[in-house]
Amino acid sequence: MISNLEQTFRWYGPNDAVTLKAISQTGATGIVNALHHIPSGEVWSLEEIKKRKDIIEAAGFKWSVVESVNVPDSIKIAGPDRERHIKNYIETLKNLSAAGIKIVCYNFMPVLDWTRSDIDYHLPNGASALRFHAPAWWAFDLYILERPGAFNDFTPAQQESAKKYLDSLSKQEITRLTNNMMAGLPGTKDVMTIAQFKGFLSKYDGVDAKTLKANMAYFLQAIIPDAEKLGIKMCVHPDDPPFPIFGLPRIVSTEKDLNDVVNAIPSTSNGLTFCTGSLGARGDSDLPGIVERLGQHFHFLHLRNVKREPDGSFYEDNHLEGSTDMYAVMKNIVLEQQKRQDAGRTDIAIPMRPDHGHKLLDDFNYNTFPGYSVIGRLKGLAELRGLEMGVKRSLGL
Ligand code: DNO
Repeated sequence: MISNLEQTFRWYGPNDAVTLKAISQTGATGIVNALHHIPSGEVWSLEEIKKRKDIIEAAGFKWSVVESVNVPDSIKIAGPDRERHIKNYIETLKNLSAAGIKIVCYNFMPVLDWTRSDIDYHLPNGASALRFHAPAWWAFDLYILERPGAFNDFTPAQQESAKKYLDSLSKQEITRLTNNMMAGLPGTKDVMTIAQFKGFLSKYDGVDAKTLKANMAYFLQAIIPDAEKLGIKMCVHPDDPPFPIFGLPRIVSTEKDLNDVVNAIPSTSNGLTFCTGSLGARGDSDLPGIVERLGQHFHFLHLRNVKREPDGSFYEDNHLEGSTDMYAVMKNIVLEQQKRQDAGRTDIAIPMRPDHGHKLLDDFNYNTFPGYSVIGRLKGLAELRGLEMGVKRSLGL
């Protein structure tokens, strides 16, 4: 017998329209949470952590994973505040560990977290999905943001299709696209202005992928020894989308990148969040193969599916449909669990969450964060747990 993956659900905290009570009906036992009200770079005090932990536990859940303790730009660009922010980061890890929370997700995307052009893309059955529409991204970059140098990044055909797309938009649609692209950190409703965004972009002048990788290695070398002592497992989330946008480098997008992360400082505390949705937006990612080759480093699983389109666009599909073979992924995750069990590891019940879901049925009546509807995610979780059970039974495990 191999234990089940730990079924978790992201909750954005007391302001989330999805309540813990609602989540308790999904079958999830673990909560994925962060203190979104504390600005990136500041210390999460033990008191604030405990306050949140009490709320989660009073509703009958475990706070399984922190997603995320964000890494401030000063660390990514090696700015003057880097050392102070690294110290603060370690302090936060100490406090999380003291509260018994040991899995910490983060990402290393410059300026933006995940980005979508459309947060209400209607599928033929009336469900609403998230979408990254490549012509919308090109049009935004070239004609709305008017980023210097943007024309060098796109082919003449892409530029033409961007212009056509832009001309098809009403004023209101241009505002909507701008707000979607400029959305701030998850768990906040902040939207950057174009001027603010340009200010952030200019901080990255001269920071190319090589420099960003070096800055990430510096960060990991500084925090992982403490994380190890504290029993904390860090797990970086891949870039979403997994390619450079707005002239910003992206360095956690491919299997090679994942290898570079774990090799920067080999340690159980230096691990990965395996996100099939993010990595799956690239046609050249071999997701089942990544599980086979790098699964030992996974501390957290985000399982969702995207449907890729020929021009680089993608939209979020049902969890078991889309371009990723979720059966093959799940099978290799189960085999990874078996390897861990055989090796005497105790982290067999890897926390898994359905990640984004469609808006379905009554979801339209709630003002939830994009991708974080309750019924859509419940459907995803239900499908995934069924798939897991089927795979395990069929393998006699
Ligand atoms: C999107 C999420 C990401 C993720 C962060 C991790 O829904 O998967 O926002 O939380 O990138 O740091």
